[in-house]
Amino acid sequence: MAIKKYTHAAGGWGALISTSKHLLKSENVAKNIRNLLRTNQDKGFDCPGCAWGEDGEKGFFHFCENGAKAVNWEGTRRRVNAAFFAQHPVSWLRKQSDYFLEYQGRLNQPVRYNSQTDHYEAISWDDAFALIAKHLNQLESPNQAEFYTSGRASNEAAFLYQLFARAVGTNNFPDCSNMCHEATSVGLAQSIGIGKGTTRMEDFAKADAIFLFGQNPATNHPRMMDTLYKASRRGASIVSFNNLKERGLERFTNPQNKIEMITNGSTPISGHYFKPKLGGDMAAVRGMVKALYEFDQNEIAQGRPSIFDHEYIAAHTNGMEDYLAKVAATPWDDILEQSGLTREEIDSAATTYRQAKRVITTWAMGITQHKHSVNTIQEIVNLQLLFGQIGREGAGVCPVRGHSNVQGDRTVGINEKPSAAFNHKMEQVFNFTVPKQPGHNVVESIKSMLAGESKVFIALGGNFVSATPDTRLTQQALESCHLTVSIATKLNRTHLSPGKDSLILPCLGRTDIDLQKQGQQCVTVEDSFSMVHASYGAVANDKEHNDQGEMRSEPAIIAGMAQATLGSHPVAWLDLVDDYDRIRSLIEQVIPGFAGVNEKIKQPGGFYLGNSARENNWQTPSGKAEIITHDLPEHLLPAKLRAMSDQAVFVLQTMRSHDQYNTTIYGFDDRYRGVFGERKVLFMNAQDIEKIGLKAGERVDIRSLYADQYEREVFGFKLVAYDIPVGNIAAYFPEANPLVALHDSGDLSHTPVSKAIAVTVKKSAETDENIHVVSY
Ligand SMILES: Nc1nc2c(c(=O)[nH]1)N[C@H]1C(S)=C(S)[C@@H](COP(=O)(O)OP(=O)(O)OC[C@H]3O[C@@H](n4cnc5c(=O)[nH]c(N)nc54)[C@H](O)[C@@H]3O)O[C@H]1N2
Ligand SMILES: Nc1nc2c(c(=O)[nH]1)N[C@H]1C(S)=C(S)[C@@H](COP(=O)(O)OP(=O)(O)OC[C@H]3O[C@@H](n4cnc5c(=O)[nH]c(N)nc54)[C@H](O)[C@@H]3O)O[C@H]1N2
Ligand SMILES: [Mo]
Repeated sequence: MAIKKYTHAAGGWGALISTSKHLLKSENVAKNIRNLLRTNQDKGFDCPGCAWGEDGEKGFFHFCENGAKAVNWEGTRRRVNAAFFAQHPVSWLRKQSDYFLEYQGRLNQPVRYNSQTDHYEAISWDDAFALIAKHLNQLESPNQAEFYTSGRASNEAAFLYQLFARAVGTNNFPDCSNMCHEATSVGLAQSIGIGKGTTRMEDFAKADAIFLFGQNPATNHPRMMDTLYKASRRGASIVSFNNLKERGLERFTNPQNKIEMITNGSTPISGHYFKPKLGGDMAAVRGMVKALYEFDQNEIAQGRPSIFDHEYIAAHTNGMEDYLAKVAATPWDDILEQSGLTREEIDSAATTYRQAKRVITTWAMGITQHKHSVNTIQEIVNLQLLFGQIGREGAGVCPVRGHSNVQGDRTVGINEKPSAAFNHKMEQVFNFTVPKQPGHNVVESIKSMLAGESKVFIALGGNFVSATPDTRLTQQALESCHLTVSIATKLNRTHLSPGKDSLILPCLGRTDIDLQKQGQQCVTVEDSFSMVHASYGAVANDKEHNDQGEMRSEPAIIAGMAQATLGSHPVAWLDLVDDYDRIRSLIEQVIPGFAGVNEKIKQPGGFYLGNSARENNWQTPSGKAEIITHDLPEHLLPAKLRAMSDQAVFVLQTMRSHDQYNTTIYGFDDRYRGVFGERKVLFMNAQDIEKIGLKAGERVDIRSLYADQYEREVFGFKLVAYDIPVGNIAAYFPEANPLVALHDSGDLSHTPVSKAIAVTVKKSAETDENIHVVSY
């Protein structure tokens, strides 16, 4: 392993070199380049990398380094079939790294687990569907089945899937979104009446200031860097709040800019960079509002006009007085202590905010994966509302989504608490009584399986075991099921915790050509800007390069399960799959905004679903936007936890490296953070390393503090000195997931608190051997 400070700008040649290295290493160079050129182009496929939108400009490279990795990873020629499983028992596979498991290639044959031999074995599709039907039909209650969705599923697949589960009779839809932007959906819905962002791509070209909270776009949304880069170049202020110094937020060389590439130039991205404590953003925003309010009072005292947009506040909002009274009553000491920022820093952020006419605020996991995430998001919204920034051109709120269709899956009905309007439409169109009882989210589904109540677990994509908290408990939860089913492209750790009966069903990915009876099919996805567009696979099934084997499309697999379980009720499932226009015609009848979808997706760039808040149409009970008042959290680290150990207690965040896509590990480097060849690392402030009497490069064990009967510990993480606030530390997801307690989830969002885990750290007995092997 090597630690090298990364002194270059992010992006640039590094990104292109890395992209081409990834391409050249692969056996399928020509095919991959052809694929990349079709990414996010009309008639191409939607990049499976992230949910950032397209600006409609025909740039030369319509993909990014990490999109390239995602495409390349899917495009491998290696195959995992029954012959592979015959060689490797599950107990052996469990000892391999996450990298190894997915590297084995694309799944291309349905297999069933045999607990006698500990091997997966071939099964026919018909037998697999019959087995699922038998288990589902045997349940005492449909609520004993869990239907998990990961956000790569298309609108068509997700819509059929929710229809299937609801026709079976349950709303149990644990969903990757529960671990991701749930706090956004909950918080925004209460504040502005819709759980989605209000900005469109063109707003970024007009904003005077862009405030980025808890997000690392150079790694996770690289196409957003192009947008930020252009904004920065035309003089917009870019302000980052990030617990770590992230290189990509400081300087960025745009691979799309030929001059910068040639001159090795780069553009500063964030004019201002603030490093709040983990979970300190609510206090930081409260501080900004307090500074602005004090400024405002002073302006008024001097006979000048108020800086707040009182016309907007009066016409569109409720709650300003209570909120400002709370702000005035929040002591500066509390704000500074909790945010970890200085008064000067907060004043400077407030001044930049005030001087901008049009402000966009964006956020991602650094905001949503805390106990008080809903409150933090509402605090950000409050600031925006005081200045009339929601509905204004070039302004608004922009939660940046993760998975490429996580927003769309929610739109088309993957929701454990469906609205009355949705239920009504479903009943009208499909003529059966849909379940009304709220279903399980991720955390509830794990608890229910652990308690022996839920017995069937079906996953449409994803890697449930590695993505969820308390890895070991989640493994037990799945293993106690009567049946687990994974619809997947690649082998992962979830498949290695089979239920008593278990199936892996291989599916086509975004890049594969999907041929059905009526010819090649496209699917649709929705990006972070509520744009719905079509995605066409580009890679044909040819035995030599892309042997699809027995892979089926996700809609075909869902229809097969549904037909076997329910017969042709409430729809002729198999007919729908012949031509996905038929599925979209059903979506159109149930989901608002989809009228004419089959025509509209023929337009280049797709169509806009609309956003009521952007129109200043507030779909809240009061008919106005709510300025909601909360107390700051009492302590970021509850006294109860601090009292659990006499050693130094740290707050740990779990985050993504540059070489991963969630639980998919492409490699062992994290280039912009200067870490090479290893993932079991712990980022810590040099002062803290000294304080605990250790040195950078030594290995530590990390134990989490949570007041219940379980021990949670991971072993052998290498210390890396890093620019991070004292008391805060960081490690990678999913290696650190065994530390996240299942019961420690966000208020109202139920999202696992994976950005603020109280832990202690001690010197490890582990050595450098087996560093790539995960210890669970
Ligand atoms: N290449 C690649 N792209 C991806 C993904 C991937 O794994 N790889 N994942 C996709 C998915 S599903 C998602 S949700 C997104 C995730 O995108 P991000 O949200 O950018 O992902 P994380 O790595 O979790 O990064 C969190 C960032 O927030 C900072 N942070 C953590 N806690 C705090 C805090 O309390 N306050 C502040 N201000 N900052 C904090 C961290 O230092 C880090 O920079 O990316 C999507 N795109
Ligand atoms: N500690 C910690 N935990 C976290 C997070 C964190 O920041 N910290 N982040 C959370 C977030 S934001 C998210 S979104 C979740 C992600 O949770 P998931 O969405 O469950 O996980 P992924 O790693 O994206 O899933 C990868 C698997 O998806 C399958 N796959 C890939 N493409 C396709 C496809 O086209 N179709 C199908 N059917 N399968 C496919 C492959 O088999 C691959 O192994 O993790 C969450 N967990
Ligand atoms: Mo996510």
